[in-house]
Amino acid sequence: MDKGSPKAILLKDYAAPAWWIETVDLSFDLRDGGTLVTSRLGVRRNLDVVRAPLVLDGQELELVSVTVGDRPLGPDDYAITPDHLTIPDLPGDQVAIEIVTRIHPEKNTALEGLYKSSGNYCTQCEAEGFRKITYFQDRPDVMAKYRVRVEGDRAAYPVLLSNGNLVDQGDAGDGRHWALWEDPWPKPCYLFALVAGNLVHIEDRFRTRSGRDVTLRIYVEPGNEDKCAHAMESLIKSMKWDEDVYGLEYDLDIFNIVAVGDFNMGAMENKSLNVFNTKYILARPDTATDTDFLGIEAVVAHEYFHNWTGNRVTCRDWFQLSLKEGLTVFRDQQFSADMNSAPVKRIQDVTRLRQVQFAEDAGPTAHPVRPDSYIEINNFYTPTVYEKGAEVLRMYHTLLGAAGYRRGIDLYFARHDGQAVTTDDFLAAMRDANPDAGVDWEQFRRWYAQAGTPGVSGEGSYDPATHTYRLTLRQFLAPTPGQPVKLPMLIPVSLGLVGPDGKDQALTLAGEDSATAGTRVLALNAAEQSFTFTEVPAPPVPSLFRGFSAPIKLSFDYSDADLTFLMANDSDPFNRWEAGQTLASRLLLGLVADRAAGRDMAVPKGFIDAMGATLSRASEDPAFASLALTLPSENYLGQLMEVIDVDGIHAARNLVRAAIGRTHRDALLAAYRANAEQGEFSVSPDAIGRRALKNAALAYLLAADDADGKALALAQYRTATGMTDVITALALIADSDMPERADALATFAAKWKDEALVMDKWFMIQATSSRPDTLANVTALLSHPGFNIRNPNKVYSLVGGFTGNAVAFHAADGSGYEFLADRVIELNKLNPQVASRMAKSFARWRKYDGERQAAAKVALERVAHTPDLSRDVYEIIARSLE
Ligand code: 0A1
Ligand code: ZN
Repeated sequence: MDKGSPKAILLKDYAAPAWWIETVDLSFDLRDGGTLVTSRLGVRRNLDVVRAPLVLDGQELELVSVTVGDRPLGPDDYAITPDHLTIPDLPGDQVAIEIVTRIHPEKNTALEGLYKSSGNYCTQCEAEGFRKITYFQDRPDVMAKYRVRVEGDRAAYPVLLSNGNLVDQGDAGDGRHWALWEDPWPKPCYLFALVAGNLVHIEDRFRTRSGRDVTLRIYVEPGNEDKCAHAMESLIKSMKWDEDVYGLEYDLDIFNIVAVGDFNMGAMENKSLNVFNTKYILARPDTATDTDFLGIEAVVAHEYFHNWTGNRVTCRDWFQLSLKEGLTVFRDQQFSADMNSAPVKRIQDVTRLRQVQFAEDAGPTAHPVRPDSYIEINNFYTPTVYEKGAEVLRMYHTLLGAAGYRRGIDLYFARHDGQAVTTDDFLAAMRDANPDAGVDWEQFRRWYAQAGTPGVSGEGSYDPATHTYRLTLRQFLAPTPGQPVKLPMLIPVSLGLVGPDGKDQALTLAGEDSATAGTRVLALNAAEQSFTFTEVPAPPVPSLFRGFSAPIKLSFDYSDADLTFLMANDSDPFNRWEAGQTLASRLLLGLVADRAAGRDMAVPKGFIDAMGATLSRASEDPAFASLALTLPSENYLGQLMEVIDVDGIHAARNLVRAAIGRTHRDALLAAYRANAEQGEFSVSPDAIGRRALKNAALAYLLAADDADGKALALAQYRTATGMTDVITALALIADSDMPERADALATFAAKWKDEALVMDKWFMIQATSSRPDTLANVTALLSHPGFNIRNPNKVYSLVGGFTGNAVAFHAADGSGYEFLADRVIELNKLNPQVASRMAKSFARWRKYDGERQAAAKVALERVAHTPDLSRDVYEIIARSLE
């Protein structure tokens, strides 16, 4: 790592290309032992910039020939390096270039560019994979129209797909055939896709609101046709929703999805040919959990929504990634909220944001939503760019209201359809469409530029003589790597004032006419600010950041009684949940401190009673209750500590869980029975909610080591037909000392050994077990026949599951860190993207005690000194060690 460290790319260095590529004619001759790619480019000089050579990106390519116009070039006519092909003198302003290269998809383990998965060819070009297919200006601001001819063996690859419309096909002799595809919409090369394989499909249709009939197909490996229905339904719902809510309609006659088993990420929005990880397509009630079903709905929608937010309007450069990702995540969150329970969805999204994005923002890899430098762009497909980016979009929506937000979106498309633009362009459209909104846009822009999670603190005071309530709020943003000084942000505070009767009071600010009761949005835009409400009849408890109106960390001086009151009375369901979480965090951290000081940990009765009250109301909204009954995660609690006490958090949380399980045993058993499966399987929000509550109750019973609970878990494992129930029961059994443990794990593996996605769950529950033998089990599982280090899903389940297991991964002896270093070094050679994602688990090592820090440092340095470290891993490790 010392020699020739890779160079950072900077946003401030952006320059438009010297040449545009307007048309691309590609021809693929797919053959084992080498695929020939012929690329004919229609190139035009960019008259706005100074004359310069044509520099094409290319990696791991074997150049066969280059022809400019009619003239074949000799080796002296161009310059070639491991990363570029430069053609110094192009004749005229408009030139035709033909480049022939040979590539080896069959040897591609990085799963970037053209590669093979289960014998089928597929591509992944975002962000910079196209340069592994042919020489090209691999940057998103170069948009071209594509024609693609794919030729391959007919028996091995009966299906030949690319973007756009199939315009011709035929026999190529010698047992081979070909297909010609044409995409009428100009696109950046990262949206190019090709698939060739032995696949089957299911088909449906959608008629757009203007009357276009669209053929919808989902292609999978033979045998999986019966697991595609939910994905197809989700696609149709997405198409309809985007018309209804955003006024956006699909723009071609065909929309194809292909599911492949080897895929680094969740899915990819290639124009009209989305390629998916099987995890986000395949689902049958007996193979997929409720979380899987919801994940499929969300990811299918996400990729479909990209057709407008990403494809029709794309990013000028990769620093703008959140332009498409933040917006599209926000859109898929809105969609899922509309299809299911909005409060439940919001709680889940915020839980995830806190778990992964707040953690990122607090560590060495913190970066702004719009980063200003990177070494490897693949490292920036992060929770900050995606999930925090979505929060920024939500804040536009909160500040402008639904109608103002929609006006901004409409103007954005009116201005930029067909262009490659920036987050500043997006902000300008929102601003210009809402001239009277009274938003300080320069201040709002800081959400894109400043990294870190703002903290908001405050207090309130009530004056009974004047019936006024004065609320004071302060904001604070800590320095992050490369950003020592921060400026105040524009923070939307959605709030209510809850009166002693539990009802929202009027929200009249001093100097205003009397307002109505409910929720209103204030702008916190200074380091400290006070708001005085008049005509407040009785002392209120403020309900702040309703619906989590900004991605901040709140510390308000609530008493335990205030929180218990909000838990029971707040009209905002998110804040009812939030109050319970705040109370639980407070209590748990108190117990951790007791334990560290050598005091007994005593669980306060008040909290156990409050959980009992939640349980007694559970039947009103089982899904919400299951979330309200769930304690903050160990990971989240760790974020609240100066030095993370892994074992203390684990012990305190388990103690409280056991106390809840013991104290409310009868109510938990009753909740279990009342919500046990009835009738036909369904993934309706109601059915999912009831399963969630039932399984939460079961988990509490096992936490209390309850004999009836154990018997129920076994019975559920043996008799349940839906995967949610089966895997929840098995996870509880696998995490216990029950004598049936080994047998249960074995019967599951025997039954599902041929279902890769189900086996992923089996690896995951063992990797996340808090048993002391987990590392030994995980190490042994690396040699299990169902495990394969080349398959990203397997790595994410077993290695990723393990690194998320705080007690095991952060074992004081450093064994977990050593294990991870070994895996990162092994993966570095095979698949740098996956290696780097795993390496990110090291990032927060400085938050642990001295002994653990020392062990983590040894492991990090061992990775750092690995020969041939990829840029992906280098960037993460270097930042972690800074
Ligand atoms: N744009 C896709 C995610 C994606 C990103 C990179 C990939 O390879 C490095 C693959 C997929 C999405 O947001 O769904
Ligand atoms: Zn996306």
